[in-house]
Amino acid sequence: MITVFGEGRGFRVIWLLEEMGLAYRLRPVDLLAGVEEDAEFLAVNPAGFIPAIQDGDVTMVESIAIMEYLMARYGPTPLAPGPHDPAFPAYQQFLHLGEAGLAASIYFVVGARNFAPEAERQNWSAGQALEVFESRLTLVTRQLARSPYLAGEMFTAADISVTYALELARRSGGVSPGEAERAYMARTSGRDAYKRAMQTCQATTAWLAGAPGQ
Ligand SMILES: N[C@@H](CCC(=O)N[C@@H](CS)C(=O)NCC(=O)O)C(=O)O
Repeated sequence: MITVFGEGRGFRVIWLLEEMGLAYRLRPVDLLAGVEEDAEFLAVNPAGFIPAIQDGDVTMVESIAIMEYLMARYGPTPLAPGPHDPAFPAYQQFLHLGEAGLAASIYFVVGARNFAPEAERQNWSAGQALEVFESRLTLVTRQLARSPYLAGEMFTAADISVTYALELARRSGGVSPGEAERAYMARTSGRDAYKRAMQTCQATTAWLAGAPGQ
């Protein structure tokens, strides 16, 4: 049984597990309450961030690396086109752009906007992070003008990666996605596996619904 520690970007992992039909359990981690007292979680990830997974003897962090591990270990799966598939380069690029370009930058905008002291909400670094997010987003927009999904005609794990980043930006980053991105998010979040993942991830469901403190 695979254990996923924490929602946040752990939603990507749970969505992938649902797409692949693998058994798992979610072990909640409450970042807002603080993890200092959560000895079980800190034993898994002493750095204290989520998500982490345990799968038998395997312990891992980093949501994109975890998805790659799960698809390699329990695949093959059409969620991960192979290296000789024409979809592979775009798949690889957007799988990583979803975190390294999009979520990682908007995360600090979200922090500044929602948690920083009033005087620091518009600080220079938050502005730079927003500019980075917006510039990387142009690559998503261009790709969506060419194909319904980021790797082409088929839904892949790259769409899980990027959809999470777009939801973070829309819900908590003050970003208004354009028409193409909104239609894309409706397409990806319309999937049954996404809906099942959302039923598991109660904190994510509440956050998307706009509950205070999420
Ligand atoms: N690149 C990492 C980012 C992990 C991350 O920053 N997670 C956030 C929540 S989604 C977190 O735990 N923040 C608290 C912290 O970094 O201490 C991933 O994709 O898993």
